[in-house]
Order: sequence, then C-alpha cells, then structure tokens
Amino acid sequence: MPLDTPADYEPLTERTLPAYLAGLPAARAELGGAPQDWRVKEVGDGNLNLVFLVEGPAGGLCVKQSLPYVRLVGEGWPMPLSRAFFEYRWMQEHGRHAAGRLPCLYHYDERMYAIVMERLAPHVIMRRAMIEARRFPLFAEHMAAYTARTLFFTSDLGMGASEKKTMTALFCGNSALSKITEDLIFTEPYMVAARNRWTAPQLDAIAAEFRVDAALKLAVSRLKNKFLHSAEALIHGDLHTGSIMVTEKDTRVIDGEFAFVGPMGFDLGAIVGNLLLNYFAQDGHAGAGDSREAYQEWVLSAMEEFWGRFERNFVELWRHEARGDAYPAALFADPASLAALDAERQTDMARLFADTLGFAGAKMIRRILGLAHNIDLEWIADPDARALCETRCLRFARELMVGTPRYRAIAEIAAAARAAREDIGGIRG
Ligand code: SR1
Ligand code: MG
Repeated sequence: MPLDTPADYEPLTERTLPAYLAGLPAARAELGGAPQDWRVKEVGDGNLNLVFLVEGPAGGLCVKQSLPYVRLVGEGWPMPLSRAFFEYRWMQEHGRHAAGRLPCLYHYDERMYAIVMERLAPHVIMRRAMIEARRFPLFAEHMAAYTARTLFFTSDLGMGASEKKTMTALFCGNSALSKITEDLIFTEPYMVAARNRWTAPQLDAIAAEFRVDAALKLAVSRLKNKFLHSAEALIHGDLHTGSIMVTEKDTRVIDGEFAFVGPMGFDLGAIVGNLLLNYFAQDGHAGAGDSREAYQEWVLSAMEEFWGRFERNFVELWRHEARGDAYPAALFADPASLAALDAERQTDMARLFADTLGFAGAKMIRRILGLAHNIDLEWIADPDARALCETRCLRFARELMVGTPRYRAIAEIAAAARAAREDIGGIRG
C-alpha cells in the first residue's frame, strides 16, 4: 500500500541533495564553492532515518531526513514524518540549556522534514569507539552536565508551570515514537512477539524463563507505567551510546527524535544501561594479547563518575537555580524548612537513582531479547561467546529491575557488575 506523504515531501538522495542545499543560504555558506563541488554520502546506520554527510570546499554539513516508515523494517511499518520536527524542537530546547553539547542547528525544513546541522568531525560514535576500547576522559563530566542541566531546566524545578505545560503539550504530539519505546522496551521482550529475536538456541531457555517471571514482569510494568504517566522533564528519549559522539575533548548528543516530557530516569538509565552492556560485551571482544579488563574498569569508573557528577550538579542547580513552581521558595525561608528541603533533595535523588537502575535494566534486556540490538554484542562473532556475555547482561539487568532497593550507591552497582562477570564462568576457560 503506498504511504501517505504530503505532496511537497520527497526522500532526498545523494543525487538530489546538492540542488536542494543550493537553495538554502545557510548551507551554501557553510559548504562554500558550488553544488558540483560538494561530495555527498548517505551514512544512516540507525533504525529510522536518512542521514547524509556533505563535504564542500569550505566545510561540511549533516542532513537528517525522516522517512515515512521505519528504515530497519521497511514500508510495512509506517512512521510519522513529524519526528524530524520533534527532533528540531528538542535541539532548540536542550541546546538552550546545554550549550555546546549538541550539533549546531542550521536549518529545519518543515516541508521536507529535514534538519540541516553541523557535521561533527573528527567525532566518532561513542558505541563504536567503546567496542575498540577507546577511552574518553571528559565523557562522564560532559554527560553529567548535559543531563543535569537539560533535565533540571525542563522540569517543574527549573521551569515555570505554564511554560512547562505548553512544552509538554507540544511533545505529546510525538506519541508514535513513544509507542515504539512502550512496545519494544517495556512489553515485547517479556512475551512471544513476532519482532523479537535473540541468539538462538543459546538464549531460548532464559527468554522463556523471563516470559513467566512474574516479579520481572511486574518490575517492567511499573517502569512502563512511569514512562507513560511521569511528565518530569523534556528527555532525549533514546540516550544510548549510539546517540553520543565524542572526541578526547568534546562530547555531543545527537538523535533526539524520541524526545518527549517523561521520566528523568529514562535518560539516565539509558546511559548507565548502555555502559553496562558494553562492560559485559568486552569479554566477547577480548582475544589473545588483547585483554579488555583494564578497559572494563574504565567503563565502570566512567559510570560511577557520571552518576556522581550528575547527582552533585543536579542538587546544586536545585539549590541555586530553582525558578520553577515546585517547592515555592516562600515556603522554605526559615532554617528548619530549609533543612527539611535539603533532606527532601537527597530523598528525591535516591528515588531518581532507583528509577535509573530500573530503566537501565529494561534498556539492557530489550537489546538482547527484543527487535533492535546493539553492535556491542552483535559484533561478537562466536555465538557461544556472545550468548555468555548476553546471559550475564540479562541476569544483571533483571537484578537491577527486581532488586532495585538493594542498591543505594553507584559504587555498589560497579561492584555487583564485577561479581556478575565472574558468576557465570569465563569465556576463555
Ligand atoms: C524501530 S526503532 C528501534 C529502536 O531504534 C532506536 O534507536 C530506538 O532505540 C528504538 O527503540
Ligand atoms: Mg537514534
């Protein structure tokens, strides 16, 4: 069945893109020269969109355009073009609060559902670099600042109620993207679903076990309920290591098409969960003379540094920049009330830590039993070695979701991850 798209819309191609960009003054200025001098390459390796990199005599550009369907699956799974609009609005909103952490936005085309933005170079996708065991000393600091500032300033702590409600209403329009998350993360991995896949037959038993694990299904359903109703802050909505580009000195967040006003722990859990996935996957990439143990320790230290800095940054913002309507300052002017408010901040951070662990676990399980997998694990060629890493991830993720109250500090998560690596035996004997 032909997909219903607006008359003005057409998917760009490597051939048509130069003429399209020639009509955009901002693009011409960035690229320099003339359209015949511009080199175009379609590089989209994500699950949804077209992504082009364009090089001209003066500089480069990135163009991201929505397709009317899910690229990973094809035209059989239609998807609204409007996700480009929500990504553009996310770039504006998060860019305002976390200057320098997103690519520069040059142009949004509402007719073509295309975003023209900075081409990040020499940045690489964090996930790919982590598979090569590359370290990024500023990653944790930058991501802690990005998450603390964007989550704080778009919450009722940092933003007035009227503005927050307007923002919430706008991003409710992105419900088709949220529905992907609701299905692929919180539902399908725990049932028989046509879109599920896993390393078979090695993981058949644990997949079946999870489908009848009442405690786990309750845990994931509580998280889904939180995802559905908790309008805490404007979140990125898909903040895995494939949505982060890095150099040794810089860190940028890309791909905000899943943005909506949801639970803060979903973004924080995406970072923690994807670092843990990589931690467990490293054993499958290690080889003779290529021990990954030191790198695994770096991954855990990055996770600990990220959470520690996030918590400190967020509490500092709450103490000094709380201009939202929650916790009115007029109620907390006397010393006893001020002390009570500070205790409340600590309680709320403990609640957010628990949310983060739960969402981290759910993010890990969906990448192993659901539709969309991670190259951290997928690129382990030996299926037995991959299945062992995946089993460790699954067991650990379950513990994060079901045993959440057992953990009070991020160092305890690092210690538990080390223990979990030992538990199920060594890959190389
Ligand atoms: C059908 S889209 C599958 C996944 O890709 C995106 O990166 C999101 O994580 C989504 O769940
Ligand atoms: Mg993406």
